[in-house]
Amino acid sequence: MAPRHLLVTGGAGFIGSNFVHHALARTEDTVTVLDKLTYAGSAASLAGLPEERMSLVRGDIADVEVVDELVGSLTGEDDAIVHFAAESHNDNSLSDPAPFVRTNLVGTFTLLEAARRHGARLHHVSTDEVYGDLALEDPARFTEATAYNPSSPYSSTKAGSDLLVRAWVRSFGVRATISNCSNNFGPRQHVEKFIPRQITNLIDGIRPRLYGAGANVRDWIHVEDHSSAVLRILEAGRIGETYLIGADGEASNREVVELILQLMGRAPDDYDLVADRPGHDLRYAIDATKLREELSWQPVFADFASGLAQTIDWYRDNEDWWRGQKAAT
Ligand code: NAD
Ligand code: TDX
Repeated sequence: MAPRHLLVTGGAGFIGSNFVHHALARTEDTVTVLDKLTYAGSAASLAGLPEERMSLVRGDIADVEVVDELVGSLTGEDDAIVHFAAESHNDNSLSDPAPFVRTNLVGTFTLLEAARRHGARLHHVSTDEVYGDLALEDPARFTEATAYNPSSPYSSTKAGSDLLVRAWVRSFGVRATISNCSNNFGPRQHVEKFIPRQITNLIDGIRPRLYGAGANVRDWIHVEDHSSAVLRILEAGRIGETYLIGADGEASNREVVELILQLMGRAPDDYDLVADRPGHDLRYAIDATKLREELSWQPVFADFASGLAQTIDWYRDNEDWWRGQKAAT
């Protein structure tokens, strides 16, 4: 495939920055990152990338003028918007939903309108949380046919953004694809999220805190595997289609925290149970058969424990990256 120009929204955040590193290492593409640099974004996450292939524009995806100019510059047939920007943390959406509505809904709408005006290709990055939750003992998993049933202000605004994309494909012929991925872990994840919060607490000698009984199940995928799946969908995904991304990584929060404690040389019961998150989704689980079979994708990080050990090492080696956000969180 000839080199493309990618407009990566939210490219200074956790998954977006990992995607930019991943794509620049594996393709000859050039990248413009459009990121508002909210509390969750960090220019430092893009450090060390070749300047001639990557530039960062600080701006808001809900700003019509900024978005129009950047989308208008995507003139190659395979150029694309890769849309990661979002307010992403469930706990924040419970205390103040307003930025979630603005960024996740109005921001996605603004990008879609620009894509429509300029005929640009768009890949929309979304979450498995749009499907609501599954019972703990139920063997069922989410598929592309599962009905939408979001629980939180975060997941409902992501669900709304997915539906906008689907409508713009059908009504206006926008060339878009959607992916819904399970819980990511890996380097450069904000310390508000479960795994980095526990790792950085333990580095600081603070006991991990599990919401409720710690029985809730998440389906973990290494962020590198999410990046490779998005790249594959950009290359070969069918327009108008949704692909679920997951790596068969189901684990309860208690199992995850016990593994982190063990990997960091602490007793496995050295944690506290605290008040549950309101409306806390019980379990997520992804069936990624469509992505695996249609696009021949497979994850590389098959072993959760070794991916977690590498992630712990990254937080130990990169205190400069997270100290400021830890103090502010
Ligand atoms: P993040 O919070 O780490 O990063 C979000 C980025 O978007 C930040 O750099 C932030 O500055 C930027 N941003 C926020 N509002 C913006 C705006 N109005 N304009 C421009 N930039 C803005 O989030 P993340 O965990 O990297 O998630 C990225 C995407 O992946 C989101 O769309 C999220 O819904 C989706 N997703 C995340 C997970 C996960 O486990 N973290 C799983 C599945 C899907
Ligand atoms: O301190 C904590 N203690 C705890 O028990 C935190 C921060 C979380 N939890 C629990 C809540 C969840 O069951 O851990 C699990 C994971 O929590 P988060 O990291 O907040 O993730 P989650 O709510 O599952 O959502 C994440 O995955 C899907 C991302 O934040 C979303 O952006 C993504 O769409």
